[in-house]
Amino acid sequence: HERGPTLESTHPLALGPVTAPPHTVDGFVKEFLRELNYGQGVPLSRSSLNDQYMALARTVRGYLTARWLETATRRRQSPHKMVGYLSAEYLLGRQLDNALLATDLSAIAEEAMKVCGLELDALRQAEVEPGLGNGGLGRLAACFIDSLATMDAPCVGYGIRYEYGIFKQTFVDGRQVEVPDNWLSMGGPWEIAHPEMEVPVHFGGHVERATADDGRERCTWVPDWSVLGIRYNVMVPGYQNGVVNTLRLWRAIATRAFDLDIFNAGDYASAVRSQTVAENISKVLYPEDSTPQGKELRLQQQYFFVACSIFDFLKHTQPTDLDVRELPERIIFQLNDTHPVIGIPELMRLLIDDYDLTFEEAWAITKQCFAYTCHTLLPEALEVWPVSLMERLLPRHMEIIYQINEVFLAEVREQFPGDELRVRRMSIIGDHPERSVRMAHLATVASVKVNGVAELHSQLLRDKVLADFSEMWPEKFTNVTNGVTPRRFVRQANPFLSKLITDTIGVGWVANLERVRELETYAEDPEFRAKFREVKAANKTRIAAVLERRDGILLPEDHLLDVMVKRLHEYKRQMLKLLHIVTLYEGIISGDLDPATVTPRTVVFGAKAAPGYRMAKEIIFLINSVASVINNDPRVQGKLFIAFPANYNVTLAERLIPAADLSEQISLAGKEASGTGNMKFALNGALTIGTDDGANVEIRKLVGDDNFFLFGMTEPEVADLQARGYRPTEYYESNEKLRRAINLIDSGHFTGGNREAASMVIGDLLYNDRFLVLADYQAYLDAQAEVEAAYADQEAWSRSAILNVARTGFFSSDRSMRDYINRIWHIQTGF
Ligand code: B1N
Repeated sequence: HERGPTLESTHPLALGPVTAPPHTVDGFVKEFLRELNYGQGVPLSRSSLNDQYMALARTVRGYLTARWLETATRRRQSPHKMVGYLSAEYLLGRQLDNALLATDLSAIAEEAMKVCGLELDALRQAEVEPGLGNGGLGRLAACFIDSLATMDAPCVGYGIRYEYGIFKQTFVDGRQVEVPDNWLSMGGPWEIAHPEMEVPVHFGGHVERATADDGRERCTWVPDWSVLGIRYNVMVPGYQNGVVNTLRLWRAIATRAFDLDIFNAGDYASAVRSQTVAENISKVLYPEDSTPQGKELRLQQQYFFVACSIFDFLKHTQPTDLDVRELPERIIFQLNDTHPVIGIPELMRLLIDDYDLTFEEAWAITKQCFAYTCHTLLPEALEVWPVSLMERLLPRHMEIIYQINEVFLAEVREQFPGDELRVRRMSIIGDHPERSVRMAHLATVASVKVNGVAELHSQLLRDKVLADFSEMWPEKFTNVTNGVTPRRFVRQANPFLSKLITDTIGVGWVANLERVRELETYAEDPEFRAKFREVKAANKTRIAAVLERRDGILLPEDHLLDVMVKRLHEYKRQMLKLLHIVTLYEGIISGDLDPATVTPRTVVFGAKAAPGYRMAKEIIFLINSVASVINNDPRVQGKLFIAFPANYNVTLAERLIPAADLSEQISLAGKEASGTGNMKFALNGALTIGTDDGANVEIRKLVGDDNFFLFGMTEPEVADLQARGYRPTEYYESNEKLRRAINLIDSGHFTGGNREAASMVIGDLLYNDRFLVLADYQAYLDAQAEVEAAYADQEAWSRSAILNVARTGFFSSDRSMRDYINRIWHIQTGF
């Protein structure tokens, strides 16, 4: 499976990479028809929509390929330190538009399709988005690799080519039903498979030791089963800079040798079965966001992709005469949460067992090759793997982890003599409820830097979650606030706003988002504000058309558009939003609230629940129940409307966010590590109603208090209340509006008279309420009243919205990447 010898040819065409097809309508048409005829094997006259889409995607990929080969050649010619971004998730979203924008082919493609009698927009819609991630963490990885390509930074993104991505959500009688996401069924035009470049990955078995002639002990891992990793390359184009980086995704297949053994033993059926065992590894993305499941297959996935990636880097990306002692000058592996942390003992294993270094030598090198990003604060989200499972699946790695722990705990004892409690707290091995490996501890011990994803989050990591570690190594801890790519989430998603910005300040903002600050002065310009409102109105018209076509939802016109889109999780508090809606509704139908004084409002929810998360699924059902009653009650017609389109994904986000007036970021303070949707809304001119949590804190600081609706307890107040003992019923009993809203839900009003249907949610709010929904209810109502008052003055609202756009350039993922490059990775760009 090795690469062949370098081919020598003097023919001019063989000397350099091919050149891209010409950037002309004719050139594009020619390529397109060639792809259609020779690639899909159909004439235009008999082609299906999918044929046309495939041919178009391949055409655009052709333009990228020339740049990709060129980038790779250039990087090989002058090897520098690179980043290996290790992430179990990449929530890419549709590729076509992004590739057209990056290559500046949008107008040409539009025209070329017309020449062929086709509509580019219809072809765009034929693309199934690759949903290889759950939510923020996976989308962040996608934004980061976009930015790195745009900055011409040497990076390979490594991940898993899941055959099934995040499930497709449907609603049946208001309840979530998951449908498998067979995203490759119509063909994957963006990937290039390399079935010949297989990487063996081993599992199970035992470790044998022998003393060599030099007197040192050598270990041999004798695994009992293996799979092969097959490389799939996806091109990651930089924005109009001629750079194309690589996202390398691994697919698991059965080893051919392994099959033969069983075939020879005559057991054909079990040979074929063993094939499926192997192929299961990259079969499906685990759909849990924030609370991972400790399933064996998940650990297999993690080890599989990390082992493939490290092997690939050492054997294929580096020269054959690589001196592993120089590794820290050649690579930094960024760990996207703990999912790839098993890569640490894997690199140790390779250095010791294959490259024949001592443990100490290997440890000195390994400690310089990793950096760790933590994305959570929820204790239940910190990954641990039972020692028993590790010993069975990865026995050699478990030994190495014990050895790392021994060296590490000796250091702890030296620095904090006599503090055995601290030693227990910090150990990589935990004892309760069973002996297990604490992946966050392993990551922290082995990394050059540990970062949180927003200021507040990083501070809480230092002060709470990893306090012992930050005391021991204060300089190891740092913050890099998340960001989002302005290409996808402003330039592509919001063409109307983009045009307004470009017409006003020029096009430079797309690759240098801080430039949007030049819009600040225009916030005072009534003419600009009017244009800005036209943009918002046009985006509302567009989302109305999308939701009608996609979901049969008829959005009312001219409402305040209030949007809460994110994974369904109790800490994010969709229930707080729902209580606000029910309070408005109850006020109107009871006659307490004069409908004439209510700002007409449409609330849009988008949220998937992890399939095994029962409470989240009950909340989805309750939102749908409330929506169907409110939307059909003539007493609130024209005042209140709820839309809950199923299957919120990147494609829908791109349509919805630009239309929003109000962005709901209402997690309990201290729970949302950062949030990235919050940034996308602000950049598209929505005002935020939010708690002092995650990156909300930084958004508010930048846009100013007058342009942000802050409410709710702060993190210290939350900690304090919980320490004193929180009793949700006290809030229920003392707040009449709250009581009425809860009673109305509890009465069965929204569930066809069935009181049982809401009992799990209501019971939890009243008697548990881990995330203090009731405690923040009144503050939230008050803040929503402020929203209504502010929205009544459209000029002032537009001014605030424009300032939100102008002052949030900081949240470009280009800036995040610059921070990682300068403060963590220390790599060169643009060489
Ligand atoms: O990562 C995002 C943050 O903006 C969000 O605040 C944070 O909740 C999110 C296990 C996760 N943290 N942890 C996960 C996802 C999948 C999984 O299996 C955990 N996702 C986040 C980007 O920093």
